Amino acid sequence: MSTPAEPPAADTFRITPLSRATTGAARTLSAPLSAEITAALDASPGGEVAVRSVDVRIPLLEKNDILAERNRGFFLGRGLVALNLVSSPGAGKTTLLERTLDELGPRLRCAVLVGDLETDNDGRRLRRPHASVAQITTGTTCHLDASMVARGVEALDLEGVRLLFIENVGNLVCPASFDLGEQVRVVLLSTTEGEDKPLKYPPIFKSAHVVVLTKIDVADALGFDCAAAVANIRRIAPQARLIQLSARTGEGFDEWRALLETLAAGRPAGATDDRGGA
Ligand SMILES: Nc1nc2c(ncn2[C@@H]2O[C@H](COP(=O)(O)OP(=O)(O)OP(=O)(O)O)[C@@H](O)[C@H]2O)c(=O)[nH]1
Ligand SMILES: [Mg+2]
Repeated sequence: MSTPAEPPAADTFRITPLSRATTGAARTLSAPLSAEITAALDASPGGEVAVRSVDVRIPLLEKNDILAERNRGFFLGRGLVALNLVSSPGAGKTTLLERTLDELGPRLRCAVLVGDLETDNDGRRLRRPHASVAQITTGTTCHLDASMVARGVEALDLEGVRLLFIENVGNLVCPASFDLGEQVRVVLLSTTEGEDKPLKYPPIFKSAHVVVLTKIDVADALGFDCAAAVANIRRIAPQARLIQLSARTGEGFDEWRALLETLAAGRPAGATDDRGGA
């Protein structure tokens, strides 16, 4: 006999009323405060305290940017092009890379750094005789940063490598803020996610050199409106080269492969540096 499900604990979820502002430079707590809490917060008596927000992101990002520049110099010095692949979880980054490694083959040497919170599943999927692959597990961190990439690169054999693919942790938000030192940022949008994602998550799309609209083989079955998705991408990321493909059937793959071959040959095509910024 099945037991009834436990009701969720009251503190496992939070409801944020949409009609009230949820951000701002300073908030006030209006609940009555005990004397101890008031003292601990260094607050004025009277039951109301101004909460000071200290933005720790700026020094953190400055440090990351310095390391990212160091990575970029390292990549340039080795004559390789680093591509940072970003998308929601499951959009198809690893599948795209599997096909890419198979099609480029030993002809064009590639290396891959792949980031996930846990498991080396993707690293194992990408293992090929002709490609050096290393998996970064980030624990609880929802994005790769420049220091992780610098350490990950030490585990790779970069001899003769022209293209370094960095598969970021599946996340459309945090990776936008962390430059890894890549020369090319590739943002994937899959047909299973809906046409509106560029509108809802603009920073990552604004920072893209290339947007890959993937899983187009299932667009019709899903009722996915490709024209609307393309219009949204063009609106948010007019600077980006747009490629539509299916990593499963290979449709549209020629354009992706040609772009990579051009990048590897040192003739940037479609990848410009006038990004809107994250
Ligand atoms: N139909 C179809 N399925 C795809 C395509 N690309 C990937 N998939 C499927 O989508 C699922 C997720 O693909 P992954 O390549 O693992 O996605 P990912 O972005 O690497 O996922 P995370 O690393 O977990 O963020 C798998 O079941 C793939 O087979 C495609 O072009 N067409
Ligand atoms: Mg993956």
